[in-house]
Amino acid sequence: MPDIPIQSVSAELPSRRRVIQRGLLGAAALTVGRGSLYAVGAEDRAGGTGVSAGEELIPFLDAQPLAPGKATLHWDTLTDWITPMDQFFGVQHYGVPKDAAEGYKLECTGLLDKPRTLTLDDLKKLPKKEITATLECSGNGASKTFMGAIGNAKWTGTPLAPLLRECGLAAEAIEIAFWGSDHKSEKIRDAEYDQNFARTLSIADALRDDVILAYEMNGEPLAAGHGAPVRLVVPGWYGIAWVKWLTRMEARDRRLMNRFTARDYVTLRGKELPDGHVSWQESSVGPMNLKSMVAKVVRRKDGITVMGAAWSGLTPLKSVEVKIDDREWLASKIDDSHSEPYTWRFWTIDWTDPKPGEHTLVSRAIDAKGNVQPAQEDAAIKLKKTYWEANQQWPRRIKV
Ligand SMILES: Nc1nc2c(c(=O)[nH]1)N[C@H]1C(S)=C(S)[C@@H](COP(=O)(O)O)O[C@H]1N2
Ligand SMILES: [Mo]
Repeated sequence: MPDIPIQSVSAELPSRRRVIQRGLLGAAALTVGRGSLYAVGAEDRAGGTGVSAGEELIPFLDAQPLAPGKATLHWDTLTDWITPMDQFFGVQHYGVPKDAAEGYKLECTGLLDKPRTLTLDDLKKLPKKEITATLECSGNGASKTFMGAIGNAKWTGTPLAPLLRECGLAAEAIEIAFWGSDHKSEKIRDAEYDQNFARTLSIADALRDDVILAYEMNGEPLAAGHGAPVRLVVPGWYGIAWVKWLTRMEARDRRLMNRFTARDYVTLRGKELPDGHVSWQESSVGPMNLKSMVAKVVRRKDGITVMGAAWSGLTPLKSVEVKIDDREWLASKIDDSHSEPYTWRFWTIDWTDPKPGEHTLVSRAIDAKGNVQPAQEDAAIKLKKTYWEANQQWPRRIKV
């Protein structure tokens, strides 16, 4: 995997990056990971130990090192469908802006018949909408040590579409640019220019019913790090689209080509054409790919249960299968106590005849259109040449 983009994500993850730069990915990191995973458990984490009385967590041989003091999902004790806040990752490229909530205003501008500026109170007076949606960074899973950048939360705000319509979108508008108040100087060709973070959605994507301007996360006002006072929530899309510290929405008649829409967060893939040629194509990171992970393995009185999560962007998830060593794929049982469209689903399989020794466990998600989460050696992954949007199957090793 190329290693450049870890750096762009790692505004969040300095200690993780240091680990990578020092090349400590072998035995040392493993020991650290396992020690901290199971020792801190109950006392230190809202997520708890991940097991009930009478059960035992079977540690992974490839346990993930956790960056101390950094919020990241603890897969190996995964219990909560709504991610505990202290495990909810954060990514910001230009840092967390100071006082973003002070005198807050959201400007609706560009190709609109009736441009408007709204305060937070104005937004709160508009119709309220709540949606639970899973937020995944498109860098999640792109390197062997970066897989905790996903979380599930309930978001509350006002739907974007009615507000845009009320502002009178001009017929020639093709996209909306969403600007954050965070900014930094970026080198563009030969010179430096001050740039605010910005991302765009086509008009059709922006007018989806479930896109909201959110001011609450899990019933609390948004935290500064998660975009207070207002962020965009784009269920089914990778995190880069969920613009934090949103201060300006601009209807445009031409494509915005900035760092986050055109230069970075771009995926290069080869597409095999019928005549055998491979067409190499770059596209901007968009909806989330079909994906699943084995999260934890628990020993019970009567056998072993393997538990994990799966998610699928805009297409509903249909099933999750699990493979133990070289056996056939087994259908898992998907937990149906939570089944909202843009959220991850938890799944389990019971493993009744585990033989003592080392084993490899891997899961694959299948969506309603019949797409199957690809294996590392499949063309879909082999022909993906860049870091973002990694959704390859992720084998995990255990010893029972
Ligand atoms: N304004 C702004 N919004 C942003 C970003 C940013 O750097 N600035 N990072 C994006 C990325 S890459 C991700 S993965 C999500 C992370 O959201 P979180 O920090 O609330 O988890 O925010 C997105 N929104
Ligand atoms: Mo991200």
